Amino acid sequence: MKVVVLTGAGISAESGVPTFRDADGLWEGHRVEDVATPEAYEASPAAVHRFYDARRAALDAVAPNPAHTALARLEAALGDGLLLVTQNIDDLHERGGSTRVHHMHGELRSALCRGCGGRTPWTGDLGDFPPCPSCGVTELRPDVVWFGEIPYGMDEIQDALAEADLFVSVGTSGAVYPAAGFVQYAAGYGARTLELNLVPSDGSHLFDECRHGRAGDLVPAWVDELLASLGGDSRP
Ligand code: BV8
Repeated sequence: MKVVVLTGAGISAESGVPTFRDADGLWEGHRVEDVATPEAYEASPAAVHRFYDARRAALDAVAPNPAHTALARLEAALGDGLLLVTQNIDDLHERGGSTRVHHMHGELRSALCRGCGGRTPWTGDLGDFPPCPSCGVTELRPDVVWFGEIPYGMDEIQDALAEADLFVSVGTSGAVYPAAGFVQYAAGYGARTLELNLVPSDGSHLFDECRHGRAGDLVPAWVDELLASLGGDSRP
């Protein structure tokens, strides 16, 4: 059984991580283009660092929820039959027990050097422009994919979508591409598609099945159901 799961901000909402578009969402008070574009960084690195340093520091106060831990159980059962792709830059999937998480939009707890291109695990602030541990230049930026930039690992993701028996989208509004196009891509190669989201997303009409509710309820129930249907032979 080959499964691709795509997650968005909605899976971390019950952990206390603000989503983007919901009321009091991340974009409240911040115009996307003012904080999540290369142009914004050129214009004011300090302002952009303030935005991401605050989100990085806030990770200390949140913890994974049952939706994260259920996907870790699924990984344990399916092995590399599962590709877990997330748009989220938090580390709650890993702290929930998932060991192979594809952060297509980057990670808060990582720094990217504009000098040498190196990516370094990073937990503190970047707003004080510390030197890059590898090349020493003070050109470290948040290791996140900004609008207009190419997401990480698109080839591996597209290969997995083309081979998937099942594509499942969890907690995403389907407003940002190329992630919002995965359902059609996978369906085009014959995958069955399922949406698990609080409310219908912009792409609900594209899915074979939609279940609406909280990820903390829907995801554990779906994982139990899938593993029960696979009986013992869950590994590919
Ligand atoms: C690119 C990192 C070329 C930074 C992010 C085609 C058409 C139109 C536009 C484009 C297009 N192709 C490209 C574009 C431009 C752009 C784009 O999509 N613009 C949009 C605004 C129209 N895309 C890009 O620029 C991308 N780059 O295209 O490069 C390319 C492409 C392919 C191959 C080669 C080259 C780069 C986009 C990445 C930008 N970086 N994040 C940061 O985080 O600060 S995007 C960021 O916003 C997130 O990562 C995520 O992707 C998106 C937010 O969406 P969600 O995660 O879904 O969050 P949201 O709040 O919207 O929704 C939450 C959902 O959860 C809601 O539905 C809610 O109801 C639900 N929910 C809430 N609580 C719960 C819940 N569900 C369940 N349980 C709950 N408890």
